[in-house]
Amino acid sequence: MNKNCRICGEKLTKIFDFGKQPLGNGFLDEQNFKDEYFFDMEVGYSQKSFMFQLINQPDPKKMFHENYAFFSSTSNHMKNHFKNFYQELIDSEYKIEKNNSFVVEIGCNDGILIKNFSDSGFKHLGIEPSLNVANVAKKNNINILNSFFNKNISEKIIKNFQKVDLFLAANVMCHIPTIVEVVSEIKKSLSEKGIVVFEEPYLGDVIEKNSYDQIYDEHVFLFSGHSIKYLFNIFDLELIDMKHQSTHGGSMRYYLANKNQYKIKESVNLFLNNEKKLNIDNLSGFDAFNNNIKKSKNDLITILNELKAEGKKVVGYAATSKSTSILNYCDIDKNLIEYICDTTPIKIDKFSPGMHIPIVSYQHFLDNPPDYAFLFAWNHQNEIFEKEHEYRKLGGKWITHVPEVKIF
Ligand code: DWN
Ligand code: SAH
Repeated sequence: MNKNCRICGEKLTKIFDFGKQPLGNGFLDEQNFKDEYFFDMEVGYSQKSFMFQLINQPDPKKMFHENYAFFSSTSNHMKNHFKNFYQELIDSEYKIEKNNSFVVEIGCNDGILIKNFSDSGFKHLGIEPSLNVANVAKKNNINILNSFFNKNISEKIIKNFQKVDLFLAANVMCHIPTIVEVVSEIKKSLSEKGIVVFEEPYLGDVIEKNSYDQIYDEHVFLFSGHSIKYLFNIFDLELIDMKHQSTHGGSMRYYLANKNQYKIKESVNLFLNNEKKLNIDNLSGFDAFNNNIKKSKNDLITILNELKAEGKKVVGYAATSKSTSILNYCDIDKNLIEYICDTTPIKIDKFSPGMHIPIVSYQHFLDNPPDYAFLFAWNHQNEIFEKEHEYRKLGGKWITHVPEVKIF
C-alpha cells in the first residue's frame, strides 16, 4: 500500500480507479486461472513533485523474472529507433567515445539498445532483472548483471569498473518504484562530466491522446519534464535537454547531468511551458482525462456489441501489456474478441491476463482473417500496416481507441 508520493512523501490525490487488474504481462495457462493475481489499480498525483503514479503496485519480483513475456527486439522499427538513438549520442557534444566512455544501461532487456555500444567496442554493462531476456542479451555478447538496479549494484559498479560516463534507460525508469534510491545511486556513480539519458512514455501524450492503456502494473510512474526536474534536482542533477519521440505512442527523452557542467537547452523551457498549458503541472489537467477514459470505455463496448450483433468476426492484433488494461477495465472477453494474435512464442497458446482470451500465433491470424482487428499495438501502427496490405485488400478493417474509439 502506498498512499503517499514515492518522491516527496506528500499525500497523493486520487485521479482514477481502474478497479481490480491482473498483471499486464501475466499471460497464463488454463490451470492457473483459479489463483490468478489481481491488485487494485488506482492512479494518483502529487501536487508537490508533479509525479503521476500508481497508488499501489505489485511486487516487482512478480512482474520481472525468468519468464518475462516482453522481448524488446520483436519490433524492427524499435531496433532502428535504438540504432538512431545510439548514433545521436555518438554525434552529440557529450563526448561519448569508444576508448574513454563507460556506458551502463538500466533494464536493457534483450540488448536492443546497448548492443549498438557493445558491437562498437564500448566498455559497457547492461543491468537486467528478467533472466530470460537477459540471457538473449548475453548470447549477443553483451556484459550483463542479472539484477534489479539498486544500491548493491551501484557499489559493485564503482568497485569493479569505473565511474559511469553514460547512464542509459528506455521504458524502464517509469517501472521502478524505488526510483529515489536509483537516482541517488546514479548520482554517486556518475562521472563529473557524465550524462544520464533515458526515454519513457510521456504524460503529455497520454493525456492528449487519452492513451490510458499506458497505465498498468509495470508503469508505476508516467513522467513529465516537471516531475523529472523535481526528482533529479533532489540529487543536484540538472535537466539539460528534452527531445520528444514518436515511439510507444509518444515518449520523451530526458538528458540529465551534474549541475553547471552543460548549458541547459532551450527545449527544456519550451516543454515545461507546454506542460503548464496542458495543466499537467497541476490537478486540473486530469479533469477531462477522467471523463475521456469513461467515454472511451462506453464507445468501445458499444461498437464491439454492434459488431457482434451483426455477426462480424472481431479479433485482437498483438497481445500487448497495454491491452490488459483495456480488456479488464472495459470487461471485454472472448465473446467480443475471439482471439489475440501475437508474434512472441512465450505468449502463444496462453490466455490473456484477467479476461482469458486465447493468444494465438500470427500464422493463425493469416489463416483465419477476421472482419475487424483491434490494433492493441497502436504504437507500432506504421510497422504493422507495412506488412498488412493483404488483410486490408481483402476488406479487413481496424479498430483503435486512440485518440478516440473508431473503425478505420
Ligand atoms: O514499457 C514497456 C514496453 C516498452 O514494452 C513494457 N512495460 C512492456 C512492453 O509493453 P507492450 O507489451 O505494450 O509493448 P509493445 O511494444 O506495444 O507490444 C509488443 C507486443 O506486440 C509483443 O507481444 C509483440 C507484438 N507485436 C506483434 O505481434 N506484431 C508487435 C509487432 C510490432 C508486430 O508486428
Ligand atoms: N529497454 C527495453 C525494455 C523495456 S521493458 C525497451 O525499451 O524495449 C522494461 C524492462 O525493465 C524489463 O526488461 C524489466 O526486466 C526491466 N526492469 C524492471 N525493473 C528494473 C529495475 N529495477 N532495474 C533494472 N531493470 C528493470
